[in-house]
Amino acid sequence: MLIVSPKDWELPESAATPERDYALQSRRAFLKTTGLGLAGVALGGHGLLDSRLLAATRGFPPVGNPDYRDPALKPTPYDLITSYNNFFEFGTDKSAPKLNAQKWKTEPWTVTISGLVRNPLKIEVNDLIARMGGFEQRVYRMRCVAAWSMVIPWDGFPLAKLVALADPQPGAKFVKMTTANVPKTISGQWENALEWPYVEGLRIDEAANELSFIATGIYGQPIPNQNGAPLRLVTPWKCGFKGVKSIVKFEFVANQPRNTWNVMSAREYGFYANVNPNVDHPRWSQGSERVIGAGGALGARQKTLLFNGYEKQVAALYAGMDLKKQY
Ligand SMILES: Nc1nc2c(c(=O)[nH]1)N[C@H]1C(S)=C(S)[C@@H](COP(=O)(O)O)O[C@H]1N2
Ligand SMILES: [Mo]
Repeated sequence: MLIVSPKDWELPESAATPERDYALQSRRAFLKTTGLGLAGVALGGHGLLDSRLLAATRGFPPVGNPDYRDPALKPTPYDLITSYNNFFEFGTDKSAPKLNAQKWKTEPWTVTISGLVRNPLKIEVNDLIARMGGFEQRVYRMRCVAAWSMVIPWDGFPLAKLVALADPQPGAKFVKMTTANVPKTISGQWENALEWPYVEGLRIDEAANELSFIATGIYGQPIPNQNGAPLRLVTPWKCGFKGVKSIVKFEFVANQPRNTWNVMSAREYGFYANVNPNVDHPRWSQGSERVIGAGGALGARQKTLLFNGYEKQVAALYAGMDLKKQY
């Protein structure tokens, strides 16, 4: 079975009880923006979705797993997370996605699950979130291949749940994820920066790893367009470019799919893209990173950790592999 049930870092029920008025108020706003009102009613029987929504609207509740409670993990301010972006469909400057993606309509949004699965599906994103049991919040490190990093409190659901829903056939070995075709009027002069649509992929065992996450929110707010609305991949032990944004298709396939940055420059960007301070990028060191929002405009330098600090959770996935060759 591929199901990995999230345990330790599910929000404690107690996170939803204090400041009741504020919580109820922001929940109403949240239900309105996400269209989850009906789903909340449908799942109200066991109260799970309800309490997670309450908690998720209240900013930054405590995270149960000691791994995600590291006092050294200081969440990056919301404004930086949502204004310093890579989303090349909207321009190559860090500030461009926020400016250029505002008018893009990301609701309603249909997600397709297809390929070598027993349960192919075309589903509205809000129905999908409801099928996944609602939200949980996780604080993850995020590290771009270009040696900058942030700490981001994501809301969303484990990708393992989507894999379980799809019910892959034995021949399926990889999940390929595709970004929506961004309308040309929006992408404008940036059309040729990369090959579109942006695609990424994971081995199925990577996708089912407990850490792999589909984010639908940041700091308890619906994820903004520039960060990949309405749903994007988060694999915190890998470089940021694996985190494909605004996904319209999850396709289960037999062979390793193309991934956009690897297509751009195979010797610089691999398929695995695991964060690894011991394997430098051909043009720069991967031994350290700039922490965005810490210590001045460029960010304080800190050492980069193997698998971005998630060795315990993911090292077994790569046992016996030469990480210098399979970068
Ligand atoms: N569709 C799409 N997804 C993308 C990218 C992109 O250009 N297009 N950039 C990637 C890169 S290089 C990084 S570092 C992260 C940045 O995510 P953030 O802007 O939410 O921090 O998104 C990744 N996902
Ligand atoms: Mo990146």
